[in-house]
Amino acid sequence: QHGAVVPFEVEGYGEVEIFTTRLDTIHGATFFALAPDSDIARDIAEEDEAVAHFIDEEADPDGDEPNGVATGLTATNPATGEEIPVFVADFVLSDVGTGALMAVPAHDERDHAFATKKDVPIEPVVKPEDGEVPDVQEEAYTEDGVLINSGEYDGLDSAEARSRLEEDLPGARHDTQYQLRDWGVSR
Ligand code: WMP
Repeated sequence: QHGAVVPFEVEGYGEVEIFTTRLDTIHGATFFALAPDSDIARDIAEEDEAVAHFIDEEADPDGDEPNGVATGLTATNPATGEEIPVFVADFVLSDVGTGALMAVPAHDERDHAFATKKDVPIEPVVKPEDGEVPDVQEEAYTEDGVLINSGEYDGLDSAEARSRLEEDLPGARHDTQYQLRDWGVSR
């Protein structure tokens, strides 16, 4: 599948790349999540008992509902400049993409379930071409559409926004088949 890789600045760890197939939704990325068995999660666990406990005792990638723990760290959303909370979460897999993701609760079902549970904001940034803004507090809207609440990208359709954002966002690149890279903990 086609996708994009975009670096997010993570407090204490420098640039951490995420893989996404919905770069058009980046303005709605309200949290950042790391796989429990990622290098960074393990590094945080060395100093954070709650994170260590989650990784060792609670993380269940096969569970039917997403679980996670707040790290107290923030990441900078490169599209909005906002600081968003960083979680270690068991719906993030270390052998998919980069082992880290930008979570967009308004438009991804797993992210929506997790955000609802952890009380993280759910912000719509895509609406149906010929319809109203969907009520994403109840349910994620996962179709392509027209951008809203996305600054200069408002009004673009999802496909156009994806290619524009790939060009505009610093360090972003198209990535047809993302090969897992063992990224170290870059302090
Ligand atoms: C996905 C495809 C089409 C329409 C809607 C979707 C939503 O599920 C969606 C997915 C993402 C909406 C918004 C986003 C923001 O980034 B996502 O791209 O979450 C990333 C997703 C990739 C590829 O999903 P796909 O194979 O279903 O197209 O999966 C999420 N992801 C990235 N790294 C991951 C990961 N999920 C688990 N573990 C990882 N390491």
